Amino acid sequence: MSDTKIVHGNGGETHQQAAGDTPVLTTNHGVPISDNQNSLKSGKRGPTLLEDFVLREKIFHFDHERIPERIVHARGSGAHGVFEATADISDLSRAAVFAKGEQTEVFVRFSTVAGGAGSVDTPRDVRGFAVKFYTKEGNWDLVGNNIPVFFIQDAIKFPDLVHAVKMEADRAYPQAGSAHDTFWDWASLMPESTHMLMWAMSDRTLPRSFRTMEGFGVHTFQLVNAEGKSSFVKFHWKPVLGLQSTIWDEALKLQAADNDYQRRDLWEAIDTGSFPEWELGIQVFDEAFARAQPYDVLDATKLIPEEDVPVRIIGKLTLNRNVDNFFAETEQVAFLPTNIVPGIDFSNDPLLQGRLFSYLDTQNSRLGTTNFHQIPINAPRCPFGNFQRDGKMQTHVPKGRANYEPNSLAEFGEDGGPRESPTRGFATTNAITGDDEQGEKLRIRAELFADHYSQARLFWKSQDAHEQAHIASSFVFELSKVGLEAIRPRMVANLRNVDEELAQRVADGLGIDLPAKAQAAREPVDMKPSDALSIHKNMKPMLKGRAVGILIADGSDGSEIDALVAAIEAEGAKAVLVAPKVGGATLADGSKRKADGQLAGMPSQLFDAVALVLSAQGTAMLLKEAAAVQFAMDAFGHLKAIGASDAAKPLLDKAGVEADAGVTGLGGDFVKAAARRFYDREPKVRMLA
Ligand code: HDE
Repeated sequence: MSDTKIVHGNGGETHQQAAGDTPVLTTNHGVPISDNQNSLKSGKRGPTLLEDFVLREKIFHFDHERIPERIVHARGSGAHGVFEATADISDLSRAAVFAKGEQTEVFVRFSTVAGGAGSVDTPRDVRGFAVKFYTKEGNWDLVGNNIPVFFIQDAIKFPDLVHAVKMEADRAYPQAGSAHDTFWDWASLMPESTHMLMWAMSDRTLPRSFRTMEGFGVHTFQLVNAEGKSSFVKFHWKPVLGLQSTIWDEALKLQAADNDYQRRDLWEAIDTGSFPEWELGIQVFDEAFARAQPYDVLDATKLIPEEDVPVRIIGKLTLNRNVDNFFAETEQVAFLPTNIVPGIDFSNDPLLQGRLFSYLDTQNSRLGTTNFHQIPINAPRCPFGNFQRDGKMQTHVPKGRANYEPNSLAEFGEDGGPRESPTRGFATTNAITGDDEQGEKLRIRAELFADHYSQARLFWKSQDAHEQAHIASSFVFELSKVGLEAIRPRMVANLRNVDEELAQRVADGLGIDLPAKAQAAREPVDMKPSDALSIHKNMKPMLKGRAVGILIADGSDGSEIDALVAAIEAEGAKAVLVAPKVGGATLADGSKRKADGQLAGMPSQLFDAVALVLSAQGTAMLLKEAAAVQFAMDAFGHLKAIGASDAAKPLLDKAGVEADAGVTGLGGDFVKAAARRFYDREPKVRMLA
């Protein structure tokens, strides 16, 4: 063996070396590196030398590659895009971002809440929907969720909520899920969380994709026009693809099939030019309306039914560019509810008020410097400047002596720096909803905050029968996972205030007696059901943006496959060929067709609908392959359309697939069926509470 340096053991050094236009590898201080394979040693078998600054710098930097993950919303996926204002609302707001026709660059980060950064994408959990608008007048961050209400009314309870829902303090499990003792112990003792629990137990927490979920600003905010007149506002994001959620069994199986299901979906949609889109809507109301409602508009556990205040569409968000680097952008992006611009303002919602402190504080601890606003993903796109100076990781190099104000340096020919602008600048608006928004200092909540159940009942009554069954079953599932049994009746006792039938169904599902009703802090009132609160009433039966899995095997008919793929793609959907071998299948005419994935790694839960394009030969082979039987069985169980060639019938039979409107041949009726789910099938495949 030679003593000379070995490059990756093959002696072929050329692919490691800079040649032509390839840039030269350097240290962080720009010194060209001659050898990135071998550390500096004393003798060929001797100790490594401290002198090796190349090695030390490389390992030192590596050791510090991680930063603290977010305490909540650690698992996230981001993308760039554009927001276009489509309506003239100058009578309501002077914000530059809302000027009709204005296009504003945005960065959006979607997230789960409870799990760590490396947790799965599909637990039952709320999704974060945070949007940073790089407006002409500074950054506006609308840091919302995919549910319009929240668990708590006052920021002082947030650490308790988060501690209770995250993995338990001693055993460090479960990861990313609420089905455990500490969460339900806390929740059953916090009746104000009931409305949010109803949403959390619905399929809202199982979105099929970020692209098919709504977003909400949650709190009441204010819009302020050029005359300083303010109106109250709630923000809504409506997905252009309509709402679509998975069902629980499917979500569980998705965790096994693809940890990154939603991150991948977002990336691939953007990558293939199928850009995710949402409309921005506003609900605008005034003080008189606010005072007349049976709920408090400053209470984040309450929503305003869209039937009472319709959502007016004022803009469109399009995500059109994936990040170049996950860490630099998605991880380092820092959202701040305090990022507000002239024309928009806060309200006195006590949850929002607490958030105004928390986010700035957490970014400093997470990103390690008060200069986190200089990181490219966080920096405003408009000019910005003030007299704040220095600090860790300062990247600006301000010139001159003006680092204080007032100064008169300009009078001496020096640069005096920027000045405040009473006309352009942000001015706090004093609009309030009632006299009780000022006065003596109290640790107290307003009266109507004590109504914990009216809107939970409203939500329940607004769901269709399938959705109600999913909610009742989710309560049963989650409470079944609780080890401290007394928590179960305590929670059901609260649910009796929401709806007696719901409580009875959950009690039956748990196999316990109906407990005495919990004492309500304030008697709930009946509100008119709202269709806007149902997923099923807001789905759009269309294939666009969806994925269809096509199972093929040796002997499949090539022209049948081609026709199906063409029909699916014509609808703007993705056709994915699945075969027992990734190299593909030998078709009836002897040609070879490559697959997009291997059957064992591509179960049907990854798709919105499936087709089995099989010959008698292929079917006979797949009858002995559990993954193929499971493919059809799960598609049926997950209420999806199944299109099949006649020869595939024995496989459908073995999978227990029964005839219904969702089980079709391979023609146009399949493409039509694939655009929806068949919830009526569910009682045939599972017992729900
Ligand atoms: Fe957050 N929240 N939150 N939150 N939140 C954070 O900020 C907090 C609340 C939301 O993709 C943290 O940068 C408090 C409501 C999203 O980077 C932290 C309270 C809503 C994201 C924090 C709330 C949200 C966060 C953790 C109660 C929906 C992810 C890391 C007063 C309207 C943003 C970070 C991203 C993140 C605090 C309640 C949405 C600790 C104290 C209500 C989407 O600052």
